[in-house]
Amino acid sequence: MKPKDSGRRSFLKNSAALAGLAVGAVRTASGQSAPSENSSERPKDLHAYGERSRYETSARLGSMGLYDPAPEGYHRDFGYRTPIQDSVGYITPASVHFMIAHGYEPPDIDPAEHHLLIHGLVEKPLIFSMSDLKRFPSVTRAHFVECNANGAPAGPTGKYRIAPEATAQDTHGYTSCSLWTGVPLSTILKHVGVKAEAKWIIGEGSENGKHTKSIPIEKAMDDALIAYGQNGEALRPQQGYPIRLLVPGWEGINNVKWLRKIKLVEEPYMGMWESTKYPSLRPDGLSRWFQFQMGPRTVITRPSGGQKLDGPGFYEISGLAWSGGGAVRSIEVSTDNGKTWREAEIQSPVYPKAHVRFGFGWEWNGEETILQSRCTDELGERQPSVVELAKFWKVEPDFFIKTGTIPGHFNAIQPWKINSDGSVQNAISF
Ligand SMILES: Nc1nc2c(c(=O)[nH]1)N[C@H]1C(S)=C(S)[C@@H](COP(=O)(O)O)O[C@H]1N2
Ligand SMILES: [Mo]
Repeated sequence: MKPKDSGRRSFLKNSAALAGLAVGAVRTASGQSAPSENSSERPKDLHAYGERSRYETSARLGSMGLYDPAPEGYHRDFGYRTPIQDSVGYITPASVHFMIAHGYEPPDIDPAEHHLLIHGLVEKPLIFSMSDLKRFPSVTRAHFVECNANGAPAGPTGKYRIAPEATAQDTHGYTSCSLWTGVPLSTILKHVGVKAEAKWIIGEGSENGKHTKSIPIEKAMDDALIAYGQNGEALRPQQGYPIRLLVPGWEGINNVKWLRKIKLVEEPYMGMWESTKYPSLRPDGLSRWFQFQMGPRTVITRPSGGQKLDGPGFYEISGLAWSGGGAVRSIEVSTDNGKTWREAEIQSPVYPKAHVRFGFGWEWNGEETILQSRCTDELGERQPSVVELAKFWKVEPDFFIKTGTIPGHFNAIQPWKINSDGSVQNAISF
């Protein structure tokens, strides 16, 4: 058979398939062969809802375990980390957005049955269905979510924080960035009428553990969202389907998923998580409760721990920067272990409280060195080194590792060591 013929044949075959698809689509649109509405089956047509190439294998790592059982030296416990080392651009695919759910599988919620109750210190308590919520004007905004455990040298995962083999997924996998669509929480709160005595809102999730979080009313009225969309489609079950709170720039714990109730109150509740695992222990033995805003932070995603350079020559150093304090203003990279710093190039839109992609051209001479990055946000706050952070908290740097705790958030600079064979290792020390 002549190559020309086979080409023509496959063209004909493809156009037949396309024609079939078009007919199918028309029939679905007119409702004649639409799948049953409460069917939980996946679409049979491979192209009806896309999957990535089978050559792409990047995935979350982790487990739903709650510290137990915990093998010696383990590090991938309790929650799923995003494969940040494989990221491109500034948006995290919803399929690999990191996931924290305190020991519970995401509940299987039928949006037609789901409701949001707003009550407490309001003029008129109301129950909203999903379609009620979608009648309000929506907004779409890029925002990161970051767990305050992200790369912290604390808890059982902290032991792994200094391991040379730790990857960026291990050290920074508890942050992701999406385009969130939803209704500003302020719109809904104005609709129900906030009483003057209301100072806090208490958000509650639908899973068996009923994750509960206290949030000051000022933030609720500022830029918080009731989000139902993520990157152009419905939230994923892992991210809180069908609705979640999105509290930009603040600790991940505030972003209550599978949201079912908001109560307006005078005083914060001492919810289980906000009063036990999430406060930070100070050197004087007291705990710091209710920390909110995440500090400026960066991570070089390429080259990063566990990757390998193919010999000397040109590389682009690529990474992500973000700050809970607003927009990232500048990003610097050092290729000589912090002796000198130079401005990196910003390679994506700069939205407040969102990831920003940066790049930095680098000629590697084949010698051992250490790469670092840091950023400064619109408040003028600059990401600290471990030593600077320790000074800020008035402790010795080894306090973090010795006590397995930090007096506040951990947003220190991440150094990656390039060995002369091109291998890359975690080089943080305390
Ligand atoms: N209902 C509910 N919401 C929750 C949690 C939870 O366990 N249950 N975990 C919180 C914590 S601690 C974090 S860091 C973020 C993580 O959001 P993500 O899983 O979408 O990345 O969700 C928050 N919202
Ligand atoms: Mo978290």
